[in-house]
Amino acid sequence: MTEPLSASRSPVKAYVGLGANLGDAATALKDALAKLAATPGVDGASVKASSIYRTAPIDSSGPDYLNAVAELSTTLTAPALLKALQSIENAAGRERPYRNAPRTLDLDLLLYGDGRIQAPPTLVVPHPRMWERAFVLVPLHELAPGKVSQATLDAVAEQARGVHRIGP
Ligand code: A4P
Ligand code: MG
Repeated sequence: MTEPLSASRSPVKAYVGLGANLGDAATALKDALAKLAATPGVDGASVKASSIYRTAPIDSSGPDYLNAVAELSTTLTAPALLKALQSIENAAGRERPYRNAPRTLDLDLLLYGDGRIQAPPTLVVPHPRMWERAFVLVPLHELAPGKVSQATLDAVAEQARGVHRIGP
């Protein structure tokens, strides 16, 4: 028997990357964190966020981004969690005129426990570009130092010069 999308047996610790560079980005990130905590299947009390960072756009255009990373515990499967992230993005007015376009809110599933998921283009976990992006690695390292090796951080040292912690 196949399991329903929303059910998984035991809670899994997942990491979500948050980014925005259009509109009131700080409010968008804070609202997204509140919505994540209120998502059925996510343990609201488990949600922890890194500081917010101002970051120079990488492979993208427009104003600087605000980025952060959140940790949460969830009984949702990875596809169901991705769906929940996309509905939070859509509620924030996310439009997708082209790849890497400036955005009101981007929520990426970075890590799902120790899961390795290869279902391109819909879902690939760990997020395929996260290991080369300081705007992900610096906040992830703040929140969960064990998830990012020093060598991985050193590899993005140049990019990390454009990543500035701006607040809690
Ligand atoms: N998808 C596959 N795997 C995943 C996953 N693990 N998490 C699919 C989330 N989505 C995943 O995403 C496109 C498709 O990827 C979705 O249909 C989903 O099923 P999208 O969010 O619609 O489009 P996107 O944001 O343009 O793509 P993506 O992959 O999120 O872009 P990137 O590579 O993450 O880059 N610079 C700074 N400073 N800060 C940023 O936040 N962000 C990007 C986006 C570029 N430059 C940036 C930043
Ligand atoms: Mg995305």
